[in-house]
Amino acid sequence: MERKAVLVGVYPQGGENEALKSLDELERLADTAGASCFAKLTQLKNVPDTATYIGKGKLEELKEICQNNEVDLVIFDTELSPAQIKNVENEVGCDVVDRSMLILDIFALHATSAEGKVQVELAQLKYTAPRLIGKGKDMSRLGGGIGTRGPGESKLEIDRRRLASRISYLQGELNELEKNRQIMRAQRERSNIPKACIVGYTNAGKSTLLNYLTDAGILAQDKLFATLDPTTRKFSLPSGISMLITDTVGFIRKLPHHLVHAFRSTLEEAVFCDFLINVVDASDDECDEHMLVTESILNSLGVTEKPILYVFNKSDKCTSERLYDLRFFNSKRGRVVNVSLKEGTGCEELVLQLEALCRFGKTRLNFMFPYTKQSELNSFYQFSEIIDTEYTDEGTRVYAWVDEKTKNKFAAYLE
Ligand SMILES: Nc1nc2c(ncn2[C@@H]2O[C@H](COP(=O)(O)OP(=O)(O)OP(=O)(O)O)[C@@H](O)[C@H]2O)c(=O)[nH]1
Ligand SMILES: [Mg+2]
Repeated sequence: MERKAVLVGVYPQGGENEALKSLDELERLADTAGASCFAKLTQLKNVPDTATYIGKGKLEELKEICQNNEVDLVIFDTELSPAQIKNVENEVGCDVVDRSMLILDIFALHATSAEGKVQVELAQLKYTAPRLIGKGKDMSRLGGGIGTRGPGESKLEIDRRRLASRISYLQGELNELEKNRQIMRAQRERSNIPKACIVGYTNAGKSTLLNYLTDAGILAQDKLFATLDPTTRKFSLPSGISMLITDTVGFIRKLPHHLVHAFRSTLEEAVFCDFLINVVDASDDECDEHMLVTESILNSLGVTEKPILYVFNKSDKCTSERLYDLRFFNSKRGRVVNVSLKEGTGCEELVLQLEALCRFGKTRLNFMFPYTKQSELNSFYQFSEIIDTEYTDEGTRVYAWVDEKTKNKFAAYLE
């Protein structure tokens, strides 16, 4: 059942524009969660009210709108304290949720892997549960309303007495799952195959990119946070070398800090890769802001020095002037390519850029392996990209792209 919602935003002097953009985004989040936006309410207020966030007059206006129009949900575009939620709810007479609860709700709907579900439930128990308990309602009677949905089909169980034990149980589960992930990552690392991670704002086209390159079959849709669980696929470049590419959860402005923390193990794919592919929706007026948000979340994960390829996507919806400007003004950030994954334009250049990044920090060198060192040669094959092989009287001569580590490891065979 779709719910009818009023969205509320408060902004300081000079912040109206930003607040309206953020509210538009909140509307899309609400839509993804299954609530239609009946009205948007904003208030200029430098310091939010400690008890009700908005001022008395605004609260009165909100109450009237809700009661006269059968609105059953109010969504604040900020983080509210449990007391604020309770106070506004008592005044207005319908459910109140904040931006973070809404995002967690969408995460709960979209989590599919065991790890994703545990991460979401943990974040909900730590963030949402205290806000629901604060309302003093009998939670077991709440239906699957927005804010109370748990991962999968279940609902968020909020029993104050069981909260702490459930949190510690889930934490234990998560630690186990993280161990598995670490083992899988260690296996990938040993293979020495170049690894890239796709990052970027939600709905930019990250999953579409991995599907385009590898037929990964990931659900790509015009919804926010369509992807939660990371997917890694092998991609063979035209030169014959292979690379691994991982698609991850998208970023959004005002992404709650504890959510970044909750998703740390998923996002660590970005920490351990060799380079990043930052997909940007070039057709979105806010794409500069989106890039800043993405960069700041990467910074908070400690990812600062990695080579980045900026993929300005959805060029089919942009003028050529805009595409030129984006390319020109962002070239100092990293490598840049304009594409339309929908129409396939620019994708050849994209692949060439990926190839160049896979060879970043590598050099072409000749090695000579005597025939008595066959096992060394076999191991060398795993660590390098072979360009040419020649069988001579002294042994096998290989011409290959190698990184510094491999060069040093096989220095004895360098010609
Ligand atoms: N017009 C146009 N639409 C595109 C293009 N590439 C992707 N899309 C659409 O953009 C929407 C979002 O694509 P996704 O690949 O799901 O985006 P995402 O970055 O993975 O999003 P999340 O997983 O939700 O963070 C989908 O409806 C795609 O069909 C493009 O080049 N042009
Ligand atoms: Mg996706």
